[in-house]
Amino acid sequence: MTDCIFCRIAEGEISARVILETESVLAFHDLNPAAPHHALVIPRRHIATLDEAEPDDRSLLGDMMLAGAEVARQLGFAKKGYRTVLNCNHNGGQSVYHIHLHVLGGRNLSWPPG
Ligand code: DGP
Repeated sequence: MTDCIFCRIAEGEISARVILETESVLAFHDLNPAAPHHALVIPRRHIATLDEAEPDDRSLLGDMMLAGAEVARQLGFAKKGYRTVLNCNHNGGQSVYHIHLHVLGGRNLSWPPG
């Protein structure tokens, strides 16, 4: 059994509030939302960090972006606007080492981020 929490969510071993699923990715609500809408999009296949992604992962990374946009449409905040964020490694604020795209919406998001 893997100790990667997002692999375990992808395999259905740990429950999550799933928004959408495709063959390659899964989107679910973040446990600690930083905005009124806060979803995470993960690839089903384990990739620890964006730094470890390879050219062969190009299509999977594209699937994540498109799923993020679909989540925003499904949850109704696409037209008002939202932000997608992919934190990488310690200085990027990554805490779960299975890549995930944050999709944040429902309020004005300041820039630059902290
Ligand atoms: P990051 O700091 O970029 O690695 O973001 C990790 C996010 O994952 C953070 O916003 C909280 C969320 N998270 C951590 N564990 C769980 C979990 O078990 N379930 C869900 N739904 N979200 C989780």
